[in-house]
Amino acid sequence: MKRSFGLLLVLLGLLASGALAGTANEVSADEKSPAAPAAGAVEVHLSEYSIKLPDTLPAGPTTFVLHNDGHKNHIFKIQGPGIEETQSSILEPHGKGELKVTLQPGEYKILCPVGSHSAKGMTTKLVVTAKKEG
Ligand SMILES: [Cu+2]
Repeated sequence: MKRSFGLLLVLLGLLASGALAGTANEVSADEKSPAAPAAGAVEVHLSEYSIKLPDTLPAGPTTFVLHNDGHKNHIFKIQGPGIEETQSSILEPHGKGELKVTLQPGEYKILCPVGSHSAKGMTTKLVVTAKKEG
């Protein structure tokens, strides 16, 4: 009995260290500007039943900063050039989240895959324009 309990603790420890390692990797990917806000941060507001974000964005690495302003769980999902199907974790009411993607020029579909939210209005389009140099 004691032995299996010890094993469980070891497993939990492994899970915890794995999660920490994942976080560390994500942070080091942003090493260019550790103190500044993430490059291409875009504020997104989700509620019943709408998704608010800019209609157009420049191509490049983008961090969607997600805010659930509603009373239900929502998820931010994006599909388009170079992105098969990427979605955030579940955003609880008044919760926040983040989704990092690299946008390419073209048109993206954004929606909330929870229940029938997208049919009720939680769907929108995003046009990504080529990044201007200089
Ligand atoms: Cu939703």
